[in-house]
Amino acid sequence: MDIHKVLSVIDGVRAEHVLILCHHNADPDAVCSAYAFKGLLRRLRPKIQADVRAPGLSRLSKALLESLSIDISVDQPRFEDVDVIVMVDTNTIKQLGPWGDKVTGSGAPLIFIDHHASHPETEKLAEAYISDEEASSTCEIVYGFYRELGLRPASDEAKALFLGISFDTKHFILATSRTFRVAADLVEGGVDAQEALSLLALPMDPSERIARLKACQRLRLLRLGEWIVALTHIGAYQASAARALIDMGAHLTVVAGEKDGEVQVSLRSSREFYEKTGIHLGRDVAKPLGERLRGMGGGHSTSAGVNGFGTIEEALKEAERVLKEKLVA
Ligand SMILES: [Mn+2]
Repeated sequence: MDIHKVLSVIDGVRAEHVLILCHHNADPDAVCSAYAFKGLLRRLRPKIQADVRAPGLSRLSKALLESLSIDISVDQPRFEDVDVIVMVDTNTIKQLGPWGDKVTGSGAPLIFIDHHASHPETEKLAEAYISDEEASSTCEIVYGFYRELGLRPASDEAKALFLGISFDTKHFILATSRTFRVAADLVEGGVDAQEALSLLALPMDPSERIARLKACQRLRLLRLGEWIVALTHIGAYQASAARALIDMGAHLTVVAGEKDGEVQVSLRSSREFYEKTGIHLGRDVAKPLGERLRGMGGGHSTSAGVNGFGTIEEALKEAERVLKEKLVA
């Protein structure tokens, strides 16, 4: 059983201090799996002092931890005092940022618990490597530890596990039947799914709300064949406004902003647009637009950005030209 592999490393060195680490910019799966694992360890080995740390937390993780009243320090731990280091949701030591070298230099046995494809370098470093690619999240693996031992997580641990799973599966869109079974167990155990899921929506700043709404006010619509393109401009939160406009129904959005003579453009498209046209926003739109604006552009298939020079009007005009060339050609 996986949990026994973990415990045999910890017991093997008669560990007194166990350090549990999340990756940098730790997401909810990382912090929640770390928290639930710490709770399990406390129950199995009450004498061990376990400490959870992260070299930085995501904005959402910070908000979640606050509402769960969980404290995870981002201060560098004293690696020399640690007997075993457990890394959760972490694929390689590089994901620990500046702490990576300290981890390998500590000489402590390393345990990895992760659901990403296993990494050969990590395999070499690890004393125990629990890597389950079939698991939706690290939280699902940690829940598996509880199950292996016939234990139930306490209510705050169960809530944390549910949150980590919800986050990594994009609110269960990516869930497998096994994930649903775990989620059902957790809900039967008392997790309020509706309340938990509401915690995963980040509260929006008033300035971001206003930016989004102003972007709507200034909107210019373009129809290119069957596609609806929304062009607009806003001083800040261009990416947020671009996402919002896709949610509202645009197939593609171009949101420009100007700052100190430089122009910045956020581009988003719907999945449907990308699948039907094959137009890759980063490669086919942002890159040429960046060149025309004497700057740089790039990004992913449905999400991209450009930085260049000129006015907002020029940027939007050039974006329109690039799109027309792509869609008419
Ligand atoms: Mn994860």
